[in-house]
Order: sequence, then structure tokens, then C-alpha cells
Amino acid sequence: MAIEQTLSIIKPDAVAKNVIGEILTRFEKAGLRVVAAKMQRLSREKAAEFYDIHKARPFFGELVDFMSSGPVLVQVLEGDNAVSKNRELMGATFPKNAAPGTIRADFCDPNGDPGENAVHGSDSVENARNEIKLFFKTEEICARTR
Ligand code: 3AN
Repeated sequence: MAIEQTLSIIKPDAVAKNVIGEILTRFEKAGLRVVAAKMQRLSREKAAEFYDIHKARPFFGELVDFMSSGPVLVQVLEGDNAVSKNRELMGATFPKNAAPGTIRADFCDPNGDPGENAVHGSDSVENARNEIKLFFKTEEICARTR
């Protein structure tokens, strides 16, 4: 097992549903530790920078609108295999495909907008490193020494 860090974002739909605590509890119960967190409202520019990899996709404009539509909670999660563990907890990208018991199955509307999927999680250790840098300075990440 490797100790990894991953970037998690609780998206505007889940913040609006007031389920920040329930989502963080899932991370903690799975053994992930929050080592950095901040709430912010992303500008359209910041959301576009974050999703730059998707800029040629037809849904890009919608994604940027959604991600900048309200505040988000951005966190760095740390733990054994944090990248894949977080992705398992999140469930499939589209809520209607998400397995029962996953965050996207439990906190999203399966018949709603498929982009409104409650959480983001980095999909590789390398992407996690880059995404973390977009939001946090090194000194904002707190080693869990106790
Ligand atoms: P994931 O968030 O599961 O890693 P990605 O990386 O394939 O999924 O997609 C990034 C984000 O783009 C997703 N969170 C989702 O909100 C949005 N997205 C992907 N495909 C679509 C689509 N066809 N229509 C609307 N939004 C989409």
C-alpha cells in the first residue's frame, strides 16, 4: 500500500444540498484523512483552468457554468491508495450508473443533469499532484502528525 494524496472537490450541487459533512464522513470512515480544505466560489476562469483537459468537449461550457455556480469545498485527502479509494467511494461519473452505496448514487439525482455529480476526485497520482498545486500552497497542506 502506498500513502498517496488526492484532490477532492465537493461540487456546488452537493454543497447546496448541505451534505458536506456526510460526504467528508465517508472519506474519514474509509480511512482517508483531510490534510487541507478550503471553501471557495470558483471563477469561470478558475473552473476552466481546472477542467482544461476537457476544453474541446461539447459539455465544457456547461461544466464551467456548473462548477462556478456556487461554492465548493476543495480538499486534499491522504491515505493508503487515496486516489483509487476516493474514486471507489465516488462511484461512476454519471449518477444513474453509480453503484449503490457510492457518494454519487446516494447524493445525486439519477434523473437529473448528469454533470451534477456531487464530487470530483483526481484520476491518477500525477494528476492529483497537478490539481493539488492549482488550489493549495505547500504550507497549506498539514501533515497529520497526531
Ligand atoms: P470523473 O469526474 O468521474 O473523473 P471525467 O473526468 O470523465 O469524470 O469528467 C469530468 C467531469 O466532466 C465530470 N465530473 C462530469 O461532471 C463532466 N462530464 C463528463 N462527461 C460529461 C457529459 N457527457 N455531459 C456533461 N458533463 C460531463
